[in-house]
Amino acid sequence: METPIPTGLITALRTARHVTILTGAGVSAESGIPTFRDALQGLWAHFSPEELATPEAFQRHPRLIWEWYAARRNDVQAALPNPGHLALVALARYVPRLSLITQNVDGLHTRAGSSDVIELHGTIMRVRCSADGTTYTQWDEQAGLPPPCPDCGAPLRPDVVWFGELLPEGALIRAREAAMQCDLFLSIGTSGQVEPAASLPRLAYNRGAVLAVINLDVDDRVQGHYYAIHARSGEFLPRLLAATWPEAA
Ligand code: BV8
Repeated sequence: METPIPTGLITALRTARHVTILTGAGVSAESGIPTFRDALQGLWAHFSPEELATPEAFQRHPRLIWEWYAARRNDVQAALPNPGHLALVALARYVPRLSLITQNVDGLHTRAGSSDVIELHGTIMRVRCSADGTTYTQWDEQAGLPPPCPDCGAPLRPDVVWFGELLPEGALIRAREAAMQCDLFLSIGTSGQVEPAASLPRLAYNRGAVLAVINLDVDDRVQGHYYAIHARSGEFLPRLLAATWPEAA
C-alpha cells in the first residue's frame, strides 16, 4: 500500500525557496548497501559500528579496520544509485535552491549526478595519511593492509569521520547554515542517532521550516508543519516529485 502524500507537503515543496535535505543510510539501502546498523556481517558481526568506526579501533587493529572499509568500498563500487538518489538530482532542477547534506560515506549522491553534496562524514572512496592528513583518491592496495602513505610512510586510513572525531568544520558550518536558511527540510533514511548531524532537522524546524521525515521507522503523522512519512525513499521520492510537478513524471 503506497503511503499517501500529504497535500501540505506538496504545497510546501512547490512554493519552497530553499529546500535542505539530510540523508542517511536508508537512502542507499535500495542500492544494496547495508544500513549502518546492519553493515556488520561475517568477520565483523560481533563488533558494534561504534566500536569499529573509531580511531582507537584503527590504532589497535589497523588491518581489520582497513579490510572492513575495503569490503564496504567493494559493495559501494558494485552498487548503483537508486530512484531515490535520482529523484533528488531531478528535484534540484525544480526548486530555486537545494542543499543536499549526507551522512553517507558511499558517494552515491555524487555518482547519481547531485552536485555540491555536503558530506558530513567524509567518503570511503578517498583515503588520507593518518599522520599529515593528505588525501588520495588512488593508492596501491598491494603495498600493505593498510598501505603506507606514499609520501611519509605512515598508514593510510579511510577519509571518513570516526566516532569521537570532529566533523570537517566547513561541511558542518555549511550544513547548519542550510538548516537555518531553508523553508523546507527533508530528513530521509536516517535513524537520527548520530550527533551533531541528528540536530539539523530540529534546527530547521525551530526556525520555522516545514519538516518532513521520510523513513521506515516512523508512523505516518501530520502535526502542523511536521510530517512523518513511513515509506521507502526509492519508492516515495519519485512519487513526491511527480505529484508536485506533474511534468517531472
Ligand atoms: C563529534 C562514518 C565532537 C564512518 C559515521 C552529542 C553531541 C555531539 C557528539 C555526541 C553526542 N553524543 C554522542 C556523541 C558522540 C558521537 C555520537 O553521536 N554517538 C552516537 C552513537 C550516540 N558523535 C561523534 O562522535 C561525532 N563527532 O561529535 O565530535 C565530539 C566527540 C566526542 C564526544 C563529544 C563530541 C562523529 C560522528 C560520525 C561518525 N561516523 N560514519 C563510517 O561510516 O564507517 S556515523 C555513521 O552512522 C553514518 O555515517 C551515519 O551517520 C550513522 C548511521 O546513521 P544512519 O545513516 O541514520 O543509518 P542507520 O542505519 O542508523 O538508520 C538507517 C535508517 O534508514 C533507519 O531508520 C531505517 O529505518 C531507515 N531505512 C532503511 N531502509 C530505508 C530507510 N528509510 C527509507 N527508505 C529505505 N529504503
